[in-house]
Amino acid sequence: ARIVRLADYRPPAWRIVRTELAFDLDLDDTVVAARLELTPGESYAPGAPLRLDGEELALLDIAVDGQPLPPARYALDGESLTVHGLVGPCVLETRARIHPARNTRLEGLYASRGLLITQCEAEGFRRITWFLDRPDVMSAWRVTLRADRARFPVLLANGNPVERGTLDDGRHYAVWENPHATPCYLFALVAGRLEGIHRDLVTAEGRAVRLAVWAAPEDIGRCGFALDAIERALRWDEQRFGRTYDLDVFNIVAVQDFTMGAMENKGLNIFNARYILADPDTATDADYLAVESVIGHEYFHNWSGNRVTLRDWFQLALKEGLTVFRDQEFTADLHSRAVKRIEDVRLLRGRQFAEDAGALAHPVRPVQYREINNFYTLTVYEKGAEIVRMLHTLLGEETFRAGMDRYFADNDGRAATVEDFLAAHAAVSGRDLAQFARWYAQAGTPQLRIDDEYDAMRGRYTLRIRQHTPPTPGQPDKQALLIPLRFALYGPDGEPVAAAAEGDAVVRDDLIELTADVHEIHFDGLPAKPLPAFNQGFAAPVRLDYAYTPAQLGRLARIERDAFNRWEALQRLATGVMLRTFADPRAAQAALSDALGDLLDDDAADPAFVAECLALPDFDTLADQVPQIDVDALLAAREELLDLLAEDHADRLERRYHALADLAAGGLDGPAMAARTLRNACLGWLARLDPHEALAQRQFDTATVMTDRLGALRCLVRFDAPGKDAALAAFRERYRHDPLVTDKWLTLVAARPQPEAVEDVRALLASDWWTPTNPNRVRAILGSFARMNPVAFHRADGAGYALLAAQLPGLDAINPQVAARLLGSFESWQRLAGPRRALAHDTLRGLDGKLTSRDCADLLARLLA
Ligand code: HT7
Ligand code: ZN
Repeated sequence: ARIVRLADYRPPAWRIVRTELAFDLDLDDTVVAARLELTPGESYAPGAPLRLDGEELALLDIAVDGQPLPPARYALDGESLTVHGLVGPCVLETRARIHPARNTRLEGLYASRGLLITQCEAEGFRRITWFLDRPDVMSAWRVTLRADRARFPVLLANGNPVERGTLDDGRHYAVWENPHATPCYLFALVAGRLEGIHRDLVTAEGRAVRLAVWAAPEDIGRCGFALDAIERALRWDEQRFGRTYDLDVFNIVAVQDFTMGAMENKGLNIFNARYILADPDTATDADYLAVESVIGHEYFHNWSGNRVTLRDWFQLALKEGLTVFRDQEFTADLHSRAVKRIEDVRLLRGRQFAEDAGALAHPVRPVQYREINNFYTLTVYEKGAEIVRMLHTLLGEETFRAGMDRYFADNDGRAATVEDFLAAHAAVSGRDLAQFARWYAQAGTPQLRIDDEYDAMRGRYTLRIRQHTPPTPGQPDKQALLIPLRFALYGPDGEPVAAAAEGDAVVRDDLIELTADVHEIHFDGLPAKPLPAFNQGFAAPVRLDYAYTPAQLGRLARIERDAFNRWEALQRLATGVMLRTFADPRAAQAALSDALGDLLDDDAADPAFVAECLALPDFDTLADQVPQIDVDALLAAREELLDLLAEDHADRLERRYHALADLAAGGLDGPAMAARTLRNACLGWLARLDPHEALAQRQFDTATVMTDRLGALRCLVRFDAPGKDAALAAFRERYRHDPLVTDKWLTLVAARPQPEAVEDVRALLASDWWTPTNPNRVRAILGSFARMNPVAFHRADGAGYALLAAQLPGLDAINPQVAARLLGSFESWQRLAGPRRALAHDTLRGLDGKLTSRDCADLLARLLA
């Protein structure tokens, strides 16, 4: 099997400075004419053959400089077209036939509900025509689309529309020009029966731009929020990063069959419909926020990814980590910064830390791959964003912004590397970022162990901080990282104490820069031992081990100035109680219960923040804290604690639930959303206490928005309420014609935390609801089962593992990327305790030889290595 290595990177031998494509579009048979203007590249050697990538293409014609090419001058195989005897600049023309309707991989040109759609990142363009399918080959583009006017009234491609007209036989055409140097992974076209809504605005630079959202006619009424969100994203990028839009139109399209969330094609973003369509009857508040965030993410790529693109796929985090950081900041600036940070850290710790600790661990910038699709991971995206956040922390907002300006200016129109990014920040800050760069190279989550000591005689407080990064596959030994550790010391009065720090680390205000394996830092002149708070805002993506007592955590939950850390104190307290790590478990539980009680009584606190505090660590987060995952013990400990706390606070929960009703009845404004979040959190707790199921039933029956309807239904299903089946059926019938809402129903069924969910999922797989060609449907049933239902997936008899494994060969043949993501659910199998480890291992071994795609074969080999 091929292995692509970072160390083997060579600049291209040829460049394609201009590309003209003409498509005769049809669902079954599409003909693609390509005209490539080639010039010698940096590693051009006269006489050397030109090798273009191309897969599943039938060659119709080939010509060079207008002359048909004789067969002796070229060779075709399943992966490439090699042309011999080219000298200097020339024009290569090809015509190919492809079959979109047969394309279930959803890479290249494919059909979805009568639409023709493309998805080219990472290596899908080679399934459209022969090309140098690598991100450092950038071209200007002119694209002509021809199709039947009735079946494909809308014809969209990258860039600006320049011409359109009618043809014979009921056909029409449209021509699009993209003048920006753009790699082929950002190529896109969409053709079909779509409706659009648009808004005209003028950018900060004075350019008139038309923003438009396109969707199937039955969905267009749910696109207004998305259109507003594009405008918010555009304005935010102008203000926060000084980035303006650079074309006359910005189109986004909603499609139902899409492998990932969305794609940032130049001027023509294509979205999974779930990240565009939203109205109160079908979308939860969380869905609305996800729509805004994904729209922001794809829009921000126009600079971080498109204007400045990647030299090679190893640099993926250069665009993805940076763009996730940018979208996180967008949401934080528009909504609650603390709540956003909490949600992001929840994802990071629950999922990315597990990836970093499992069989699939890899650096944010990997050094080799067999299949690049397998590196669109939480590590590249989320840890990649954390690295950018640390840089922001180290440099401060102003210098970071100057570094970003420098990066964009120096690399505009170029294919850049992580080194280019760091060089821009090093240049403006005057800092040497060589050690910081290790974050990109070293896999695994660093562990900080902090001990302290107080010398009352001298009034000296000492911190000893050790860092250690555990071994990961292929990286047994780790080097010390530059870690920015935010901290505060609190005095007996609950106020931060200002004491000068001395020691062997750089300490600037509230920031310690850790660079060595061990540091010792002193603070003098303290009349009493302070209460330390570490890693405020989760400034560094590390595990932190400091022996807090329950009382200290309870106190931090009240006095810490940093909201994230107040939440974090409660998470630590709850984790310690569940994992029984405190010497006095009863005192710990009491401390947790008291702190939660105070929060519930605090009507002045942001209800969304209170709701986050009520959401105690989930199974994934707990599993991440232990060397061996004892599934039953973790699940039982969690349930036991939640039941006890619900009893402690039944009255408070009920009071808040009712008191928030009026506010929660509002629209999409922040306070109303926050009120609904807390109300539904309260309902989740109350539903544990038998008589309160009636409350969930009443909320379900009277709900006017999806947030409340789904929140109530979740409680009924979760606690097996008597009305569960009727409510599920009513929900299913009400939305049976809406695929996205049907997915919500299926998710509830597949994630029901009962061992019998295995049988329920099996029944779904045998029903008409199962559409294995639709990635959303596969995720709703199997993804929810494997990732959100530890009770059933890890069922003691191995039936959960077997159920998933049985589906993988078939799914792999349909859509390898979707199958590979499901296979990734086994990433932590080596840490499973008891017989589950062997059961999971046997299940994986049983798949050997049955998964034929490069995506799944690569992942399986890494899981079993
Ligand atoms: N840059 C995109 C990542 C992507 C993708 C999207 C849709 C289908 C297949 C895909 N492969 C890679 C999306 C993003 O991160 O913005
Ligand atoms: Zn992205």
